[in-house]
Amino acid sequence: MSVVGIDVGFQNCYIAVARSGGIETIANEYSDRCTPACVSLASKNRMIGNAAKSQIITNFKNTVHGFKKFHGRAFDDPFVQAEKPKLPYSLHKLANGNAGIKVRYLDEDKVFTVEQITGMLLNKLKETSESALKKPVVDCVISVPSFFTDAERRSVFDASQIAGLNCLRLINDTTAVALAYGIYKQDLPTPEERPRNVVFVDIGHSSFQVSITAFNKGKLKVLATAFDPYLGGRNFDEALVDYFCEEFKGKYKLNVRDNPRALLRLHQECEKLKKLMSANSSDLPLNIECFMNDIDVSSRMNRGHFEDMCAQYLMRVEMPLKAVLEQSKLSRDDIYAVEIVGGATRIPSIKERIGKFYGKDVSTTLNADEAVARGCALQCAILSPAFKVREFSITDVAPFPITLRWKSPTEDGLGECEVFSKNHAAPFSKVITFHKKEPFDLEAFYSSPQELPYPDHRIGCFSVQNVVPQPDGDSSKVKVKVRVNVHGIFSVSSASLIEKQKGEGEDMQIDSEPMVQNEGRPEDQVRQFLLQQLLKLYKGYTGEKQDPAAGGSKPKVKVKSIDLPIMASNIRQLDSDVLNDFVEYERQMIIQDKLVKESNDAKNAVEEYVYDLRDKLCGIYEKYITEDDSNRLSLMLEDTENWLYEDGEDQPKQVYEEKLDALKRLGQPIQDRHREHEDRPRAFEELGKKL
Ligand code: ATP
Ligand code: K
Ligand code: MG
Repeated sequence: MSVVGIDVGFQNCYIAVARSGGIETIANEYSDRCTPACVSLASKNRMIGNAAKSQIITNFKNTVHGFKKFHGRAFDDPFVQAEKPKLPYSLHKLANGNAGIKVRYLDEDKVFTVEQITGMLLNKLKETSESALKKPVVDCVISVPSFFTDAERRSVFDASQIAGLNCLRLINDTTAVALAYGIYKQDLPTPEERPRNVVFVDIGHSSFQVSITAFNKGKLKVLATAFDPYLGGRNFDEALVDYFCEEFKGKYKLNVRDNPRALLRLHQECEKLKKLMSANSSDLPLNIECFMNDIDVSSRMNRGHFEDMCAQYLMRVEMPLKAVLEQSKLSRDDIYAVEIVGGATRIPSIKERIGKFYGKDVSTTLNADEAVARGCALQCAILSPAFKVREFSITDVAPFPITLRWKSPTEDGLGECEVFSKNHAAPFSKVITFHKKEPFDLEAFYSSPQELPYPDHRIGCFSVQNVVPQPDGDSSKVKVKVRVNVHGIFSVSSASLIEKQKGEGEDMQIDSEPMVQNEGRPEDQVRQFLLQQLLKLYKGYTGEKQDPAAGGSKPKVKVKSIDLPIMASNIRQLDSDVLNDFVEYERQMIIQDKLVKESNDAKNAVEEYVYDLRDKLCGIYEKYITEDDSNRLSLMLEDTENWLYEDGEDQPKQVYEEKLDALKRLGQPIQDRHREHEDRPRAFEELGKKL
């Protein structure tokens, strides 16, 4: 079983794995621990990560980046529509209304879903972790922004399945960071003591998240989260881009916005400049050679001017910080530390504002880039039976309240009830009791659309089927279990019809039970279930009063319960047959990439051999071949070289292997003669020693 944590960022992805020595962030084949969230489609193959990033400018129409926030979004979604004109690649409306990504791949127009694109990226990250761990990787934990709604989470989860991963948990970024912070802390307060409250701020390329988490020995509990889903490092890049576009229009008469390549280059340069300004407050140059129409451009910028330009964004830093504090009902004095992660927290004025708001210096104890991935790997280690790690319990929150509305075809009794309040503990499940004579529908939705960073507040519809009246014609008691699961996804997970019991009045009641956290481990669920049964028995014996909301403690009567099927509709996730097609297609693309890579490697081997042999023919091999033979061979090498640039440019692996063999048949004897001659004196020497 693999223990892998994956931080899929808007811009940067990181992987951490558990090895015998502990949790380690690992590097990819470019010795880079950061893998860009970038996928480039080409006429023969795909490039993913660093290789794709180098295609951003050369193959801009088919190089996809900045797609993380298209998960679960419709093409007509206002956010998608606002992003569309800024993208170098095209979006396309899919049959189901979602935003698809249109590219040329294998010389055909092709539309990929965002699940497929993220699936490609995840597959790359999977391969990277496989080569580090030297074994297949399946189980993993993946991070998502804490503000992701059901549709977005389900979409990321689908992507993990396309990549052949078994995602044990989609964990919120700031919760992963909290785990990475807390699990090794030796000095946390005991469970009886007042908890240690820590603020975690993660500002990445696209968004801003903050949480307040309470720590005691062996556990963390998220108290509240807040966010600005649209504030991140990229806003600051864009401010610089806007500024220089304007300046170059006047200064060089260039319309940068009309030239996608130039615009992309300017973006890259502005990001570099932004990072430089974090370390340097003096005037800094911006120079781009051959920028557009053969014109070199240059300008200057300094931190003070940059901050003025970004005032509108800097102003927004305080809002989530304030919101999270208010929700947690803590005062500034209750905060033990403010830990910051994410690339954009390196901007000095952002860092300053965070510290100033909480009235203390911010801490940078955690690795700003790797903390999320490390937290994911730690969560995976906790969930994995194969890995021993300190016991640590994690309680997260459901950031948006969820309401259930029920209706049945003929019965009245239309009603609704908020089943999860804002910042309700999660994962969590509840049992709701209905009295019904016929099947009914439960519609789930987020109850406060105004605070939802997603345009549609509907979650889905769950039809409870096969409900019938009792033999005497009375309503049946139907118990429905609703939950926010370990991924932060809502569902009506089961329903059962209970044989009639006398003396019950209300139409609906809610039983609460904290859900098992470790959904990945069925044995834990069994243990938890047995514990709960024992507890109920115990309460029955002692006559202890149960929470009035928890169903009352009437004398137990033996009841029969019949499981009822639930039909979910309007759930925003891929249909299983579509998902299977995507899994299969991803597999084919992997094979195609492998073929191209093998053929490239074989081609490179021919090229290398040609250059090497040619060098040596005029050098160390000169004495071991006749002039005639040498001329003939040189000619053949030249032919091969030309062939490589023409007909031999793109051939299957086998053709290159045959070419190489043909060359080696001529080259090898020369090499042998040379080696023999070199070895001869040594052999004599050794013979001499022996004699
Ligand atoms: P998200 O969390 O929004 O999905 P991400 O995880 O990919 O995005 P990070 O890797 O945390 O984002 O941060 C990337 C951002 O941080 C980029 O905008 C980058 O330019 C910015 N950044 C990195 N280093 C610095 C620096 N020294 N100064 C200013 N900004 C920086
Ligand atoms: K990241
Ligand atoms: Mg991030």
